[in-house]
Amino acid sequence: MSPDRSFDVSVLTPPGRGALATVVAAGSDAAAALDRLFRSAAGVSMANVKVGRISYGHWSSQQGEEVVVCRAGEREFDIHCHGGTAAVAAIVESLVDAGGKLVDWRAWLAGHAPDAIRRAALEALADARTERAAVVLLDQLAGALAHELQAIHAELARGELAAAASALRELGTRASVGLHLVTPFQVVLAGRPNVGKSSLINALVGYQRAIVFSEPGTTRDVVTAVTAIDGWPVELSDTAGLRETFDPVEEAGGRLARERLDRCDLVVLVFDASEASPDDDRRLQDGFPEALVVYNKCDVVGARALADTASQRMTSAVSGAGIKALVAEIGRRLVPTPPQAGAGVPFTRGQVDGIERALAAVEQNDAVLAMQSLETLLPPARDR
Ligand SMILES: Nc1nc2c(ncn2[C@@H]2O[C@H](COP(=O)(O)OP(=O)(O)OP(=O)(O)O)[C@@H](O)[C@H]2O)c(=O)[nH]1
Ligand SMILES: [Mg+2]
Repeated sequence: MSPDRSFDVSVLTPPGRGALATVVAAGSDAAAALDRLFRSAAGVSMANVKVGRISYGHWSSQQGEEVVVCRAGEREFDIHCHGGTAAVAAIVESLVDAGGKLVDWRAWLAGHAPDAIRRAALEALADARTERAAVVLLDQLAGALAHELQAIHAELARGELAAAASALRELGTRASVGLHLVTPFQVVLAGRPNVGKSSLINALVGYQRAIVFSEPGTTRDVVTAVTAIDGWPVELSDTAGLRETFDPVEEAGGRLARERLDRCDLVVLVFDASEASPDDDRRLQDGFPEALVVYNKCDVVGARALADTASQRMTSAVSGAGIKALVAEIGRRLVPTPPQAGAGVPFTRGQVDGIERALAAVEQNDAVLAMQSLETLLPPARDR
C-alpha cells in the first residue's frame, strides 16, 4: 500500500461488459471509508464484520446500486457491484474522493499476492487464452510448481544430487508448454507458391482467414490466425510462397516468410501432391529438416499417393481429408508429453532460467548454488 494514503483502491475484474465487478479497498482507513459510503442493510459497521463474512446493502453515492461487501482480510474489503463501466466508475470515484489511491490491478497484485509464483500465476491467468492453459495455471496457483521446487530444494539439502538433477530436468521438459500458456506457439505454413498454404490455414481454423486464388504468388504479407490445437494456444502464420521472383512485393513477402520461419516453434512444409517437383521439394525439405511435411491436394485425380506417417501427412484443403490428423500431429509436435494434472509447470522466463541455473549448478556438484537458485523462485523460508 502507498505510504501517503490511508487505503488503496483497485478494480479486480476486467474492463468491459459483465454481470458483476469487484472493486477492492484495502488499508488502515478502508473500514472507516466504507462506513461513510456503504449502507449495510443490517446496519452494521464494517469494523465489526468478521473476516470472511459478507454484508449486503446500498452504495450511498449511487441511488439504487446494491452491492455485497466481503471483508476479505483484516484491512481488506471486496465490493461486489454491477458489472459494466458506470457502477464501477462511480464506486471507484467515491472511494478515491474518500481518500483512497487508485492502483492498477497488476500493481495491486504485486503488493498483495502471497508470493512471486502465485502473483505470476494470477497475472498469467488474466491473459490465458484457452481453458487448458488456465487449468495448468490454476495448478500453479494452487502450489504445484512451488511444491516440486521445495521437494527438490529438500533433496539438495540432503545431498541427493542425482535425484534433484533428474527432477530439475523433468521440470525443464515442461518449460516449453509453460511458456506458451499465454504466448501462443508459433506454427508457420511454408512452401512453394500455389501449393495450397492459404487453403490449408483456412481449413485448419475453420473460416476464410486468408485469400485463396488459382494464381501463384497470391499471399504477400504474413497472415496470422490464433486458434487452439488440442487446447494449447497456437498462432498459425500463412506466408508467401517461396520461390525466386523478380516481383519486388513478392520478394519482400518471401523475406518476411523466412524471418517467421527462423523464429517459429514448428514449420509445416506444404507440397503439392498433384504436381511432381521432387528436386524443389527435396531442396526445401533439406532447408527445414525438422519440419512436418504435408502433401496437399491429395483429392486431385492422379495425385501422388504417399504413405501417411507422423512426419508426412496427406491432406486435401478442398475435401477436408487428412485435416483432423494434421491438427492432431501439430498438437503432438508442439506438446509431445502434456503435463499431468497437478504437475508443476514453470511458466515464466524467470522461473525457467532459475531452474536451468539450478540444474547447471547441480551438474557442477554445487548443491549450495543450486539451492540459492531455487530460493530466488520460492517464497521466503518463513512462508513456506
Ligand atoms: N484440388 C485442390 N485444390 C486445392 C487444394 N488446396 C488448394 N487448392 C487450390 O490451389 C490454388 C492455390 O491455393 P492457395 O491456397 O491460394 O495456395 P497458396 O499456397 O496459398 O498460394 P500462394 O499464396 O500463391 O503461395 C487455389 O486454386 C486453390 O483452390 C486442395 O487440397 N485440392
Ligand atoms: Mg497463399
